[in-house]
Amino acid sequence: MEQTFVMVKPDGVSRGLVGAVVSRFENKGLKLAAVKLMTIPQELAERHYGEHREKKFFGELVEFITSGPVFAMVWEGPQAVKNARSIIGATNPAEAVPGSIRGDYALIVDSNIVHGSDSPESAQREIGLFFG
Ligand code: DAT
Ligand code: MG
Repeated sequence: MEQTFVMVKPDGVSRGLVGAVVSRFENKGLKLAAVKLMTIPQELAERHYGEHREKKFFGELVEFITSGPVFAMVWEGPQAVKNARSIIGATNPAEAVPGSIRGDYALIVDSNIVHGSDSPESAQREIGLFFG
């Protein structure tokens, strides 16, 4: 069974959206396999977002993701990675369709509520980083 890594980012936790996010994955039929409330250390943030190291927004991204507690989760089920990305919606909330988490709860790309792995390989890497 495939697993994926999902986390409610600091904006989602501070806005009280953990329950709403969890409900959407449960309603879809995915199974919760692990969960952890934590504040991400700088070094873990830089490794998690390592693929974006050269982007101009990298500094702000790391600052944002370490700014408060996140709610980290592992979800499992058939095509868990693709199904989770579909529930989450497009990276830019302005392009995310209504019904998706980002489409319903977010306005701008800097604070888009939730993270989801983009491939099974990324999922294994990220699960290892957060739950290994
Ligand atoms: P996703 O989170 O949908 O996988 P990504 O991996 O391309 O998107 O980017 C990671 C996060 O970085 C994204 O959720 C929000 C932030 N981000 C992406 N593009 C950005 C941009 N152009 N300006 C500011 N932040 C951005
Ligand atoms: Mg990504």
